[in-house]
Amino acid sequence: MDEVARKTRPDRVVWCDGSDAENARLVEGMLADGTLIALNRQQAPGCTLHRSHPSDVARTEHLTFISSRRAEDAGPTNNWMSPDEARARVGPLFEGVMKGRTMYVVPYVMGPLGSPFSKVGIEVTDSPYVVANMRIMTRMGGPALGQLGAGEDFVPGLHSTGDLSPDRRFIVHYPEERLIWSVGSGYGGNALLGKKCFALRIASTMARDQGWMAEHMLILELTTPDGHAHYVAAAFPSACGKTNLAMMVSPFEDQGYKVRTIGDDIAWLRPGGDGRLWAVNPEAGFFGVVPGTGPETNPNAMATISHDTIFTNVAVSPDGVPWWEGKDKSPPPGLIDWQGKPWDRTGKAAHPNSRFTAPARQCPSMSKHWEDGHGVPISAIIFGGRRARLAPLVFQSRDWAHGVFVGATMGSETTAAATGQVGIVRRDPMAMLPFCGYNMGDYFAHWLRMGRSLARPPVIFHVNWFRTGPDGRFVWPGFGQNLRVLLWMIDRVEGRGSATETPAGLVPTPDALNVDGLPLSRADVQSLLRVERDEWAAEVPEIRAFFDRFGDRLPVELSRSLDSLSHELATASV
Ligand code: GTP
Ligand code: SPV
Ligand code: MN
Repeated sequence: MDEVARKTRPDRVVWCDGSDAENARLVEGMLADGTLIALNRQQAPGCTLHRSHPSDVARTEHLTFISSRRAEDAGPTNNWMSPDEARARVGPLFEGVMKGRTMYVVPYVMGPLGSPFSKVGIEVTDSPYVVANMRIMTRMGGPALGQLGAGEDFVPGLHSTGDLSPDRRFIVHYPEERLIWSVGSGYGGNALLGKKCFALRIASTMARDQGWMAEHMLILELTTPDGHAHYVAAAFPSACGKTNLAMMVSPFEDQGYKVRTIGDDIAWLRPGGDGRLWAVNPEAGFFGVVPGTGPETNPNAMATISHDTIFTNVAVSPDGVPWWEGKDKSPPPGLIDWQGKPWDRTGKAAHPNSRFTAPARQCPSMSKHWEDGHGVPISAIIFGGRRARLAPLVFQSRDWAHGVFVGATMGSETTAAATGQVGIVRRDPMAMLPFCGYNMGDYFAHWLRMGRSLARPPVIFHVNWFRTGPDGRFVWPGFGQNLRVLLWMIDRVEGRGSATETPAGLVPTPDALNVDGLPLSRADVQSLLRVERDEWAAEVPEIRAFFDRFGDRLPVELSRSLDSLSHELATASV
């Protein structure tokens, strides 16, 4: 810390203990200087609003680097910068950067306290907003110092908002030293270093070395009427439905089908002594997408964020009630948009990537097992993305290796969670394209290796809630109704439920999926489950080009799976 302070030259250094009193002081200071805006005491008690710089509203993947000694260890899907270059180009940006500011030392634990799988990090930051967010998202302060005192290793992360200029913004990871540097952004995954930087990019390299997995996955608990609990993990790209699925309200709760939440964004998974894969949620809070969150779509999130929540880049009524597209039908009069200007109703009132930061314990659907130190045993893994066409509502992979192929070839339309064009289909293997800390070819090999080490591996599925009809609207109702798809999966896991072979995998027969009471015609259901041979054939050369980028780092199992898909499409009638 002395070394960092000598370099960054803050006016003061504060060691954070995570206490309520410390948080109250921080919030008071931020309210006084306008970093935070107080919200309505009756309708949003304990809530605040932060408006970030308009050029700092999402993760910036083009400014995110893996700084391994050799370029091939970062692989073709990551930006690489040599450690020497990073030290020369990024290091100077920290010189004197904290002059006139306070340097906060934030020790934190990722994972349930007392869990053998939890890990300690220390983020040094000059942003009190980051401190307040880290306090919600991690177990921060005292407990982390306790673990450090016991001699535990930690992942250091140095963060400064710098001058917020995208020209001087770098998020650099040193996987070999297990170190993070982030400068020039105060936003989300760029700045809350415990989340994507540590719990995914650095942790994925630890996991490769130590025989476990760090994944961009929600974890949910589904209990059936016989009282049996199944745990399901799902990897969807950013802003593709993890939080919503993790917090879904079961439409069949009264029949004994209950859904509870373990985590909404990140899972750390390990093989257990019983041959199953066990998962913990390393986070303590939710940094969730606000737009689209409403009483119909996600009542559990609405309850979670009804108090003691930090809102970033939402709109606000003149009396301090937060508002966003999808909250309710009628925006209140006199609305102020996310940039603090009177809303003229032409653009979005809330930024499409506006976020809430709220403690998990405020969520009514948390499972009583969400902080179990050994985690929960996973019976199904789901991959999925946003595809207007191509991918059917759901299909099952034939075995683990085929499931790895399904994950490795995932495509999804881009969203507002990262800067850049929205709605372009890109390959996003296992929803980890922006988050894998090493060569993705090696990552695929690690997945295959993990499967071989599990006597009872989870069954792997693929879903797509986002198929559109001729009118451009989503065909599937989504949200709570996604339970119907989960129930077919559980049937399959338990050896029931019928399915048809297709080149994609095993698709439910129309009668195997319960669609009773949904406003769907038989033709709708058929279109949701259809695997269109021409569309899949057109996908093959794209997948091949993507795979070719990995050269000899691509596991041979994956190229074989592609060859057999290609062969099947050329011969089978779909
Ligand atoms: P990150 O936090 O960026 O990793 O996102 P996420 O994967 O948790 O996505 P989230 O659940 O926040 O959903 C993103 C957007 O998709 C929101 O606007 C949701 O309303 C919408 N969405 C989520 N689930 C569904 C669904 O089942 N159907 C439809 N049509 N939209 C959905
Ligand atoms: C994501 O983009 O996947 C998020 C939000 O969960 S952020 O923390 O900004 O990465
Ligand atoms: Mn995410």
